[in-house]
Amino acid sequence: MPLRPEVTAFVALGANLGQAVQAVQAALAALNDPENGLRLQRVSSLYRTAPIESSGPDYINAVAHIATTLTAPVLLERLQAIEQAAGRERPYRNAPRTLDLDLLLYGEARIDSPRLTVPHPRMFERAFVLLPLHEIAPELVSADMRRAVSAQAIQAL
Ligand code: A4P
Ligand code: MG
Repeated sequence: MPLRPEVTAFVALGANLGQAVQAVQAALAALNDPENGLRLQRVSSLYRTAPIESSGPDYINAVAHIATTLTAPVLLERLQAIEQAAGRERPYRNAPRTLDLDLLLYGEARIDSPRLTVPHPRMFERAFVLLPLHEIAPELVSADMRRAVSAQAIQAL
């Protein structure tokens, strides 16, 4: 089978239950799996952030830049498998979680299917996504975008 070209993708990581820092670090390790089409290129700092439309303790958030030969739907499946391995349960939407992995951007793709929306529809409303993304890909986040989320509490670890 011919190899697919690599696509640049960005993944948001979040955790606010249990050992959140370790959960994020383990997920970052799982995102570097070159034999299975995932190469970790760059990782932001880890940030401590107040819950937005969610409850429980502060979150640990970060954003990773990956290069992948996986299609977007297969990449989503892989992200969900990594969440499951971290013990993710889904009692209700925006419930506190051991690990959440959201696909922010997949190349230039615009995807609107029942299971996958890319760019992630809420990424531009959230400091916990925009500030780590700005740290590793400043060209993607304008000063206006950062101003729009400047009231949200976020602090690099
Ligand atoms: N889905 C659609 N598009 C995508 C995408 N681009 N990436 C679907 C990932 N998944 C996508 O997700 C529900 C369904 O969304 C999936 O089955 C997938 O098919 P989920 O992870 O099961 O549920 P969720 O996490 O409750 O929803 P979602 O949409 O990830 O929530 P949000 O809006 O991302 O918010 N506050 C702080 N400080 N830090 C956080 O990390 N996270 C949330 C979650 C809320 N507040 C937070 C944080
Ligand atoms: Mg999610």
